[in-house]
Amino acid sequence: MPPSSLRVVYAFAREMHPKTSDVFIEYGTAGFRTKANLLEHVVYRMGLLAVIRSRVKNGRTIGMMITASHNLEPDNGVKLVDPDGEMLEQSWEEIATRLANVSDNDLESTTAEIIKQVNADMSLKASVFIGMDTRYTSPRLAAAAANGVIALKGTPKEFGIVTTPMLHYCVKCRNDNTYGTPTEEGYYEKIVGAFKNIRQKLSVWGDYDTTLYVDGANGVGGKKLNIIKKSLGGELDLKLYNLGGNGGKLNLNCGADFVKVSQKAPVGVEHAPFQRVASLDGDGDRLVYYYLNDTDKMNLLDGDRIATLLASYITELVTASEAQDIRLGLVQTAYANGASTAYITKHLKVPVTCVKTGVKHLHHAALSYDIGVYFEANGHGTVIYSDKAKKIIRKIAQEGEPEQRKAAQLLLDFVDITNETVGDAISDLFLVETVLCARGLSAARWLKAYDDLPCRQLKVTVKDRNAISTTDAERQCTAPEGLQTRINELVAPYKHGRSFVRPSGTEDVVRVYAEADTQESADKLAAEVAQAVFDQAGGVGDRPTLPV
Ligand code: G16
Repeated sequence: MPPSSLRVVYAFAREMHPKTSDVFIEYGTAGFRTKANLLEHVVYRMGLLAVIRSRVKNGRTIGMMITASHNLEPDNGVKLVDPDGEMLEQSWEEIATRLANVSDNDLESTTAEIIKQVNADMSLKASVFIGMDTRYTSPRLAAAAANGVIALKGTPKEFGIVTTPMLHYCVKCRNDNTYGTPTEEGYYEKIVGAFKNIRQKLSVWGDYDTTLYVDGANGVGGKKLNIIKKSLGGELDLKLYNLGGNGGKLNLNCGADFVKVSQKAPVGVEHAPFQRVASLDGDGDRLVYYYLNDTDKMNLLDGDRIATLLASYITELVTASEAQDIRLGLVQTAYANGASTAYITKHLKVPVTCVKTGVKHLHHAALSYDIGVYFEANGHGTVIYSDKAKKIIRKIAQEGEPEQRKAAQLLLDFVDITNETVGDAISDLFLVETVLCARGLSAARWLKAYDDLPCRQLKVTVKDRNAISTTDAERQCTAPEGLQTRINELVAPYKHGRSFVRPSGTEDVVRVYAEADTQESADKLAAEVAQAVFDQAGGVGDRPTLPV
């Protein structure tokens, strides 16, 4: 593409998607995320970048997802998906940030510089898949994304409203047709098909109940489960709540993030004692479970619980299949409950790696295992299987002794239920239901595996959250000076006390996490650390208060 054809990049920007804000925006934990009205030019420019990325990848398809996932309705966001369905390569995040922030006048020259820097062959074809969540601002942003793709003569394909993981899945399938068919229907066929397959091999027994209540967070995940529900027959009876009607607002007092952080049941769900409920987030990439007991006490089964459940079942199948030389490992973040890490290492005897927040970091670390189970405590995660592991399992499924074959075949179905590209609430839900069914477990019995340490998360608003720097997988704070020393002093008196702080990459806040031996202590420690952040990192608004 000759440089003169980059004029159209400027023309589209000036006429249709001008930069209207000077607020600096950064590619964060999961792409760009802010108030929707500040994003149109950013999304248009990411359309340009997706085309350049596709050409650098020899014309392989790149994904663009318009979503702000767990954030409330006024926010929106955009993230790029690499050809294997994984998050954008981290070295490109700085390029994305640069392109998003230049003035309209500098857009043409910056685009040319980036093309040169990454050595993109602009004569190649380029393909970009675009998906969006249910926010009312998403269609306009998806149109800006498509214009960005068109401006650099790429081919956009719009998927309309899909979950984030569906878009990741379709990108992967488009670039690797052995993985599946790159359509929403193809996704259902593979993932739901494998679930139905495995359920026919397992008898429903013990305390397992085929009824599952679901909190759809008033987002896209619940809507898609409503489609899937009809094809499930008697295998699983889904009772769906918070599907977006009746005035329910996206992620507001409902959904996985609300349930995990507030440790409260969502609004909009009819509860029955001990009935397990699956709670999704707004774009269907996170999942937590919970149940209320007969005194309405909340019992949370979060990402740590899902990880341990899946890892122990996979270990059981690998052992039963007598597969040799398959190394399984688990990846967590600093938010993982201390009790879960102890259970995984001491009881399951599975190695654990701790990395920074953000599925991109977890996914990367999980690749170092033959089977990598990665989950954030907030319910974002999946399982990835190396080609080597899949090959070994397939061979046993064909050639092993009857008992080995049976275990290996179950494992192959389990692999097919898994969306290996990224954390996926729908795929994870079917994985969890498979294990609960195979083991005859109720939610209450699932919870008995270990006792969580009580914990609390808080948010503190500061002038500039990037004044906080961290190291050691975000467990230690290196700036502002003195804050870590203060946190250490605050933690010291608490039995099983642990606390850390980090700037959020999706919201304009500093996150505070604390755990201790009692809920009262965890709440108090979190509040004390929040006060220290407020005082030492330039807090704004109301000073956090201690619990009374
Ligand atoms: C995104 C990321 C997650 C991360 C979460 C919160 O989730 O994909 O990996 O845990 O943001 O990140 P932070 O604490 O930096 O705000 P989602 O579901 O919002 O896309």
